Amino acid sequence: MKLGLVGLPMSGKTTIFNALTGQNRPTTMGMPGKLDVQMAVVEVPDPRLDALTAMYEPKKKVPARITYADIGGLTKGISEGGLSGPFRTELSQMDGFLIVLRHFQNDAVPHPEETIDPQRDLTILDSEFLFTDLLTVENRITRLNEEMSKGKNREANAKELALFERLQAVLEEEKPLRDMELSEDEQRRLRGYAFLTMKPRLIVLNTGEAAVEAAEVLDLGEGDRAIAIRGELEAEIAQLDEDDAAMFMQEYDIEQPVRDRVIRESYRMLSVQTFFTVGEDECRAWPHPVGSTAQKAAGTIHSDLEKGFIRAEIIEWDTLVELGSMAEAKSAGKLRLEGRDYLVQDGEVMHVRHSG
Ligand SMILES: Nc1nc2c(ncn2[C@@H]2O[C@H](COP(=O)(O)OP(=O)(O)OP(=O)(O)O)[C@@H](O)[C@H]2O)c(=O)[nH]1
Ligand SMILES: [Mg+2]
Repeated sequence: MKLGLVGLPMSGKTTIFNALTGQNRPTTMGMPGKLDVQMAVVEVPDPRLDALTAMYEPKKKVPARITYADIGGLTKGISEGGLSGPFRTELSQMDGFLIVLRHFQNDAVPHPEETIDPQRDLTILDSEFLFTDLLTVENRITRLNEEMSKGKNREANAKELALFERLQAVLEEEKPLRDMELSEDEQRRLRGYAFLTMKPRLIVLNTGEAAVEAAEVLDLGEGDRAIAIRGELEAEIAQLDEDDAAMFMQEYDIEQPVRDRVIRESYRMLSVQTFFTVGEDECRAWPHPVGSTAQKAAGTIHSDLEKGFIRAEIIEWDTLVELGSMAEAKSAGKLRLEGRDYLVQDGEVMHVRHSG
């Protein structure tokens, strides 16, 4: 899981990256138009994994991890004539984006558009992504038309051309590709293009000192989610030890560290949930797509487990903790045997029986 923080210059990307990852990167270091990427891996805190670990006392505890990338350099107009290769490559590798919008007042920090207007900034960023995708689509259409005029692969090309013309129509209406209804086959065929507006996103409003809700400030589209973060304050808190942080949070009426909020929203954005594996050697959290079958989920552990899948032993994490051991769970009839098509639920502990 890899998520990119993007936004206009000086919107607080690095500040929020620091708040989220506990890093202490210098701020205001970006150069508009110049790609700058810094990554950090965040361990996902999970009280359920903590409880299972306390019970098993394994040699190793392996939490889930998310990589956050602070991607500096995006500016208004950057995609005119095509986003440069490295930029496009970097952005296309992300599973989704955190769109950072400036709402904070700070006279010492100039705004590239002069006034504070997060809605306008969102439109600017959306346009850059839309335009980048539109160029990709148009290039492909040109190529397909060329091939067709030469009489090559007529049928396959005509089908693809129809699909790309649908994409073009959506983008020309300034709508993101993620809003399109696409069949699984179409999605598969488009995957390689890594369209930017097809990726999910979370809007992050950097409110500075003000404690306001994102929805009070932004007019959001259907399906858009936004959270408000007091960037500078949260970045300071992330540098404190646990006791001081708790004191600060109480003083500023902050219920949850920003890391926890953003991680929860990240999972939601990516439609990811967690199952656990347990044992004396290792207790581990496994993020996987919501709606995975037991066999698919087994594949997140190892492809051999997917191939040789026989059955999965399944139990809810809290039932296991309550009963104290797998043996107890089994004799209480709480350990279920499920087949390959069983849909794994969030918070289940799974043991895969497999051949080979
Ligand atoms: N008052 C106030 N200032 C902030 C806040 N967040 C960021 N700033 C300031 O805004 C400036 C830009 O913040 P950065 O985090 O560097 O923003 P950025 O988007 O990473 O900037 P570039 O990488 O240069 O594009 C810095 O001087 C920050 O101190 C905030 O919540 N309140
Ligand atoms: Mg920065």
